Amino acid sequence: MNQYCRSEAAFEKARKIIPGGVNSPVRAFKGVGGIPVYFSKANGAFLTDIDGNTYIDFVGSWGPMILGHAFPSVIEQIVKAAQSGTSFGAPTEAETELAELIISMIPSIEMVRLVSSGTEATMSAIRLARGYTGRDLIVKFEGCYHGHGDSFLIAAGSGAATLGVPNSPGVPESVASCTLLAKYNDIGSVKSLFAEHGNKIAAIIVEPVAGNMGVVAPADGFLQALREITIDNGSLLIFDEVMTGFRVSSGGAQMLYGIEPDLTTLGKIVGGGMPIGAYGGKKEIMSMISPSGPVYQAGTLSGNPVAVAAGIETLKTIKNNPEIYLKLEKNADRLAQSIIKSCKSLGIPAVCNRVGSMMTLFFTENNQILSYDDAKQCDTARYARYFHAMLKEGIYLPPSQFEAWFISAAHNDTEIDNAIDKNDAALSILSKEIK
Ligand code: KE4
Repeated sequence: MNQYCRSEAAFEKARKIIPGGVNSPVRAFKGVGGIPVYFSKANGAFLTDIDGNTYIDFVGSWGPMILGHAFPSVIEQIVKAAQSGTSFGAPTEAETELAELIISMIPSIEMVRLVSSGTEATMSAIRLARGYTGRDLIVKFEGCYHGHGDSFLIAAGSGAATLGVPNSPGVPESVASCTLLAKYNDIGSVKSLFAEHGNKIAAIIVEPVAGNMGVVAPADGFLQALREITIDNGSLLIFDEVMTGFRVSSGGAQMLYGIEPDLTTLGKIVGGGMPIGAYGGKKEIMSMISPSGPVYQAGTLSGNPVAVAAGIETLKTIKNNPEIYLKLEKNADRLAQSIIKSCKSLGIPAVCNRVGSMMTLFFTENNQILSYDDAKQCDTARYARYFHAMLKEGIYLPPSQFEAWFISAAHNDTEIDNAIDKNDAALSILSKEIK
């Protein structure tokens, strides 16, 4: 019996009744081939699959698990909240407590609305920007992913890039035509769009650190230039911090780079692994949201008490233990440096982009990856072989070249040492292929 036989059987069963056998495309291993691994439990830095194999996890549920899996006090708060009922469909004080925490940690947010996913947050934020400005056009960047809202599935990143179908069927031309595409880290491409459409552009939405083309940091001055061009044209600047919020610093990318957007979208960490998204910004703009204003947005499970309990405990833990970011920085830096050193010593052309505890190893002849065009040239077949070599060594990486690795506060020296050793083993397999 091979070491994944129960996952193979589970996948065979699932794909008969769930599209592609998964509830989110990137999980299907299309980007790396093979059968997705089914997990039964997770704890700290570790995942255990249904065949009993244990892995050091660098996906972290795609970002939420910054404290590590099954963090004791988060679990405790989830259980406690659930014992008082799972959903009331009515306001609770805990929602106000989470809103206060978000506002205290994200510099630009004066008012915030909770929703149930990052996609809901970004869809709502652009509707609000359109309602507030009275304009229809949105600017997004090729390779950036903002969830699966119709307006965003135009040259999207993440799973859309992985699947090679960036423009999804089912998105009406009338909707797609309201989305303008610019190139990340190319301010000239933004200026050209504003020169032609400036007074019709409601907002720019941007990942302040791109994570869905693989990790690509903003070039010096890029975010500031976006801030200036939106102010000059009466458009809003939306920072999609679903991934970077509370990840790259306790105040997200906007605190790290010192830029104040008009609106911010959040997800992942804000829910501590439970389904929460959020969008917020200046009171003057957020007050346009129903029922205080005319821009409609609603959700049965928005502000769900069990999810909110997880979010509160996660953010409180982060806020009260700022040294977490020092540990994340030290471990992520050591891992990234060691991986690149090994690649160089084995003659494997690669680049590792890292911002805080999110990083991506790109297999590329380029000596830097600064844009989606750069990322698209990567050797995705070599990444796939590396992925499976690491998987066999007990290291679980994102099953796509166009995703971010995440290090958690539960990854200690031992786990980083282990990952470095296993990386050397995996790369030496690749280096034999090259000769
Ligand atoms: P969700 O709807 O998946 O909660 O959030 C959408 C979203 C919005 N904005 C950014 C910057 C994001 O990264 C995401 C979702 N990220 C992907 C991983 N790259 C989620 C994983 C998946 O699609 O299964």
